[in-house]
Amino acid sequence: MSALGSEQLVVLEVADGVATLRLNRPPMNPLNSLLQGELRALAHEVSERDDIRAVVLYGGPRAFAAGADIKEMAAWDYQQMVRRSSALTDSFSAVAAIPKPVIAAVTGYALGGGCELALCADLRFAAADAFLGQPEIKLGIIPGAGGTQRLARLVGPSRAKDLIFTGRMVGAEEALRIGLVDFVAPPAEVYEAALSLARTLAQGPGLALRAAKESIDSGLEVDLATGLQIERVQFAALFATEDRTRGMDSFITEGPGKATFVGR
Ligand code: CO8
Repeated sequence: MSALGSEQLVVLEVADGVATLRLNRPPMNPLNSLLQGELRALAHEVSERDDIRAVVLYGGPRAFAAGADIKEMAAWDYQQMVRRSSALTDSFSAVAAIPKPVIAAVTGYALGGGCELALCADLRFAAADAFLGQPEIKLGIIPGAGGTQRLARLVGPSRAKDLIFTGRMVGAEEALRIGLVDFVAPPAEVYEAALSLARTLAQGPGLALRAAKESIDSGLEVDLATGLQIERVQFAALFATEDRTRGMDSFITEGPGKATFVGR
């Protein structure tokens, strides 16, 4: 199951301004420590590179990720987990902090840490036959990479408790109904659908997209008045960008939706 030799456990592919971060531990992509370290490093790289303007998280055609590597974790005691737990969650936090649109293309299973990784994306596209869930309770533990926090914020506390207490998996249609995923596609098309939206977003005004993401994500953590302040500052700052000038000039001379943006 582990990748051979120097083969990377997370592969970065870049085309048309879109980076794909593809998990590469088939068939189930269990998220071991090595993979999490690579994911953290690549999340920083895609955050910093100017040629990357949108990101797709992908696990290949068979499975997104069936969670943390249970076989690795089973050997750890309390002290080891205390020492390792911040490194475990840091890689997911690095993904959530990518200041560009991030779409998860979920095939097969997104369970436990796999579901938590998908929750770090801005949008989730799921294959019609995908299953998502937080089955940690069946191992005698709870989600440990953001599941109790990001899932509850996304679908609400009752639905999060249902999924976390029972550990049951939800199919793509139920996931869509409860807001856990945003779009369902035939299995063979889900990656291309995510890529297609990512390519469109990669043509957008990068600084405005970044400001929108930061305003929404930071605003959700604070009271409304503070959130509105965050938005106000981000909004005003965009008047220093070339893309704002291009957007408004283009509207006046050519009509709506015709501007080309340069990311400055
Ligand atoms: N860890 C290690 N190995 C795994 C995992 C996993 N999470 N999931 C599957 N595998 C392995 C299987 O052991 C099997 O290996 P082998 O071929 O060597 O026997 C191989 O992948 C294929 O799996 P199955 O034969 O079981 O395939 P099925 O199609 O029958 O079932 C399932 C697929 C439903 C995905 C099933 O494998 C399963 O239930 N997996 C475990 C799901 C789970 O409990 N996930 C939660 C893990 S705990 C967690 O994620 C906590 C996160 C805490 C933070 C950590 C940060 C990342």
